Amino acid sequence: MKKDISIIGVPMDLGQSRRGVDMGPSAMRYAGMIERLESLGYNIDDCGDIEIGRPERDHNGPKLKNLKAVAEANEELAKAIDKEINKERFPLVLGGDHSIAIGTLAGVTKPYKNLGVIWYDAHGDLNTAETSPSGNIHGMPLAVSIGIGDSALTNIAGFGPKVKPENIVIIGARSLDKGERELIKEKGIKVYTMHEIDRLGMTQVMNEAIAYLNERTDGVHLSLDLDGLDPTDAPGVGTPVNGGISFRESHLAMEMLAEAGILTSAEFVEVNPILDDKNKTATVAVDLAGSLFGEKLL
Ligand code: 6HN
Ligand code: MN
Ligand code: MN
Ligand code: MN
Repeated sequence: MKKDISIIGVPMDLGQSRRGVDMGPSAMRYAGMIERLESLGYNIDDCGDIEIGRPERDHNGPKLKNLKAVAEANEELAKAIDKEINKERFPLVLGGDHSIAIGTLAGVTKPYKNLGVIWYDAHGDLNTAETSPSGNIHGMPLAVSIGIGDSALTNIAGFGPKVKPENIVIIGARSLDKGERELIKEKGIKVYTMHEIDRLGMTQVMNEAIAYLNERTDGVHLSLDLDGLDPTDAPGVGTPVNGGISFRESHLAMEMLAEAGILTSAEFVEVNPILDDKNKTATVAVDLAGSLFGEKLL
């Protein structure tokens, strides 16, 4: 993994309906993200936060809430990522709700034309305006990235689609809407639901996922939604779902990714300090980042 990391905060909460997730970047910085990575020998550049426009009035109705402000922020994020990648630095994005993955992937796929994506999440985030039960864009970023959705989102950075469906591996799914299930089948997206994690164990799941992505991609992005973890370990999220991945399993998954050395970018999203228990979830994110960047006990 590259020794130079650029941290980009995205204090975005317009992709969903529970305020507070905009404080996620501060919460993770406060929990020691930068110091932790520095202690592992990395050179860290904290680029600060992307500016998020206020949705003065949402003209889009209930289907794609705050579309304009979400699209604008993601355009900015894509540019910021591009800049850091051109400096040969590893982009680490701190969210913010998961709608920011649209901009992250737009930035990252400029150089990586065959990018692999690990989507660590309770959800599929594969909705469209038509299939979404909520109108919240944080439930749509993966669909957008394979080119399905409003063109204000699918065409961010001026091109699309960003990612091939067969280059995606979803890990931890346990809440999928009907349209998402259909899309997964239609597009052949690889999914390890909680059932497979229970059955195979995290070691086999990660070995398979890494081997699968290694043979077909030119880089791998980790999009880690903290709600992929069980709410007992990560309570500070807006859309918790019981029966999730444990802290230990997640820790192992990160260590296996570190060992494999396949990651080219990463993001930690959906940390909501207002819903959290003494910054526990942000602290979990920092612990997982430590493992992801090669921390070892001995
Ligand atoms: N996330 N599937 C639900 C929706 O509203 O589309 C929940 C989405 C959650 C999204 O956690 O990033
Ligand atoms: Mn998500
Ligand atoms: Mn989620
Ligand atoms: Mn360990």
